[in-house]
Amino acid sequence: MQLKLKITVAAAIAAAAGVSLAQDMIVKIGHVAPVSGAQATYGRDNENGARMAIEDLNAAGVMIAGKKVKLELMAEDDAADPRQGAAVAQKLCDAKVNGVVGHLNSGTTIPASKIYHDCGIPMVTPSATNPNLTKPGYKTTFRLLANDNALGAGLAFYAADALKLKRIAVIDDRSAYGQGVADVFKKIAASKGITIVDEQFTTDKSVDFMSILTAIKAKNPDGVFFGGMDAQAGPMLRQMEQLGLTNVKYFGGDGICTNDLIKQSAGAKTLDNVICAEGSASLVKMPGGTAWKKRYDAKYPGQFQIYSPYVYDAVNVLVDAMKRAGSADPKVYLSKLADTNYKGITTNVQFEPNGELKNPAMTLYTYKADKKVALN
Ligand code: ABU
Repeated sequence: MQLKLKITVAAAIAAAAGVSLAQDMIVKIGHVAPVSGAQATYGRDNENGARMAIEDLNAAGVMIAGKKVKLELMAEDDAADPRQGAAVAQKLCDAKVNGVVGHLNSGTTIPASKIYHDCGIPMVTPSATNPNLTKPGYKTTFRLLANDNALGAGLAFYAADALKLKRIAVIDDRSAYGQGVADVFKKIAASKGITIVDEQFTTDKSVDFMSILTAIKAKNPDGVFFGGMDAQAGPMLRQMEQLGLTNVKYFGGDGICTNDLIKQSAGAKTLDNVICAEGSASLVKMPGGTAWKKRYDAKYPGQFQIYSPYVYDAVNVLVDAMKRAGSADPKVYLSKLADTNYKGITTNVQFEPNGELKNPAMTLYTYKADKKVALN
């Protein structure tokens, strides 16, 4: 009798507040990144960004079409492996998530984008930068940062115009990202009069680069470009120091532009030779970057790498589109997502018709005294 009375009182309070407990709507956001394997530091940082966004949104209270929404995260690990990425994408389709943030790598995101397209679920990548992602023209595919056409070109211009380099060797890890960004760099560098003195290849699992670096040393380069991630760039910088390649500039895209590169290069002086590019403004120049980073660091001390602010914005961009559409049904809110005009912490997010970010910024970085420092 007493229990029945309590339930009745709770229902009356909820009704008075205009909220029906029974009408709460669950909205599921899928998130995919490698949280196992050599790229887990990036993946954990990304997943933290998604959790933080969902916690903030749930705390603030989200209403869609007059219903109180409870956001739930479905976080998946693709281990940076294209086949696992495809399996996870299918799992999220089968689970009928309302939207996906991810994947992290170009090599997983490109095949997954077709799966999401075929099941009609919008995806926003916060980190995959290969330009081929948006080429098929899927209306479900969106990217929140500049792609490798901008990053590769920006680095080549800097090498030619600012540093006046003439002889650059190129290494890539044969991944969709590494190969793609290296190809752009080579093409633009050559058009700026730089000679590509050598091309070498590795994998995203390798840690011994002595033989390819020895071959490169014989070509007397004044720069090395590496298309790949920090788990390879770190040991490569150490081995360059061991081989005496200490006056050689070392270029790479956003994949090497992490805080973990400092740890991975383990005190090698060659870290100071790094110039890397990120497809956005630096954190201090982002509209909400500094305050957001302070909150992130308090929640996840020592875990910040690079992409978590874009993940945070990506979740918010999806929810903003659902709110404007008055529906979390992808068929209904997809057109609103394409029309996004959202003041995020990374930028004011608007999309081109092909899903690329409108007017993305780019920042070049180097490392000084074991700190990542913006050059512009
Ligand atoms: N953007 C570099 C790391 C992720 C990727 O594109 O594979």
